[in-house]
Amino acid sequence: MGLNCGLIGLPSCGKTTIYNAITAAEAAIYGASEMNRATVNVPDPRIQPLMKIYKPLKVVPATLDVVDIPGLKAGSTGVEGRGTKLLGHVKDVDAMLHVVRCFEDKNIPFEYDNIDPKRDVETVDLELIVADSQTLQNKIKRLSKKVRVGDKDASREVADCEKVRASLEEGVPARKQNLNEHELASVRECHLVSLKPVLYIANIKSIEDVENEHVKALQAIADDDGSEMVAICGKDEAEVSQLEPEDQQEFLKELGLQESSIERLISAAYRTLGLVNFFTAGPKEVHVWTCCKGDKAPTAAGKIHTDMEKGFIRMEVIRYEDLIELGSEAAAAKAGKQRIEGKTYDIQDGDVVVIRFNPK
Ligand SMILES: Nc1nc2c(ncn2[C@@H]2O[C@H](COP(=O)(O)OP(=O)(O)OP(=O)(O)O)[C@@H](O)[C@H]2O)c(=O)[nH]1
Ligand SMILES: [Mg+2]
Repeated sequence: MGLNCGLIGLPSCGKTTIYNAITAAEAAIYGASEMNRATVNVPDPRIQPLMKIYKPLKVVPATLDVVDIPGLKAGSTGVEGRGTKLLGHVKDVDAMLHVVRCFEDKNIPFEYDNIDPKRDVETVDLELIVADSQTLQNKIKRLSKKVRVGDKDASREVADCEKVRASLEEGVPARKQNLNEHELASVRECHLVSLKPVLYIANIKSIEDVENEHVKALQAIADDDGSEMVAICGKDEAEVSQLEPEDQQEFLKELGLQESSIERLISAAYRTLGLVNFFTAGPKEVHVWTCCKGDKAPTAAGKIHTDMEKGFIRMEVIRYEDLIELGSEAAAAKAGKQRIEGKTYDIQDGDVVVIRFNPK
């Protein structure tokens, strides 16, 4: 399972445009009333060099699932509100990509007459908060019978839910509540949308516009949140995504960029979620796997196959850089660059691994 992200924001802030840029799709822009969903390959500049070494029959990149929902209007989230339904589509995502309009253009209709990232973020956050408060209330109601008959676990869960809900009512999104492990466990099944990590996307007029005051305002919000912000010109990027790969490179060069904004966005999403990629490679395939930073070797092996986790014996690891520098696994091994790692090894970004395990 790859990384799963949901695009949220006010109406007409540019979500679908950015969705199109990420997925190279051509989802309808105007009057979009439904959601869009796509799976895309995660670009990783290490794939090509690995292909040169292994000449594999196939390549399996990491994937990113993106969900694009229509804009959340102020006050649209309530008991039977449309916002509640929309947010239901992003309950399962790993992270929110919160798009904020940071470009001024009187020709493009918007919810408000001016651009104000702080207002916009607070407005959307409030919708998340209302939805979560409702979800918690439902859970509290559901557990009330158990509480009445003296079920201690239920009582504790309800107490945690009440606490989170009280802070939500004060306007604090769950992600900013510093919930402890116990509280997190109590609310886990609720899939609170305001608990999900956020990556802010400043949608700007052009790539030269990264310094504008609205981008700075959004950056300050992201800093305060402990989140990251990426500035993207959704419109340009959507056009770039329609070009042939060589032309895309040419275009980026003209703009003086190393990588496309989408690559920057994905890197930032990886950082936000603490994700890393590792590889398995051979003549059959080069395969990119995603896991969490700090995952131990057996957990990483489990991404490939649960049997590999259960029967894990050891992991043979070559750092990507060593492999590229030395040109082959054999040369890396000869140079003493192939390590044998056990169950307590923390998988590192760029590890090229072979798993040894006891099959069932
Ligand atoms: N100038 C400019 N216009 C943009 C940019 N991004 C989006 N737009 C325009 O803004 C309008 C709204 O964009 P959408 O991508 O449909 O916005 P959305 O957030 O998906 O809107 P809803 O789905 O209705 O909530 C369209 O007319 C886009 O062409 C941008 O970077 N620059
Ligand atoms: Mg849209």
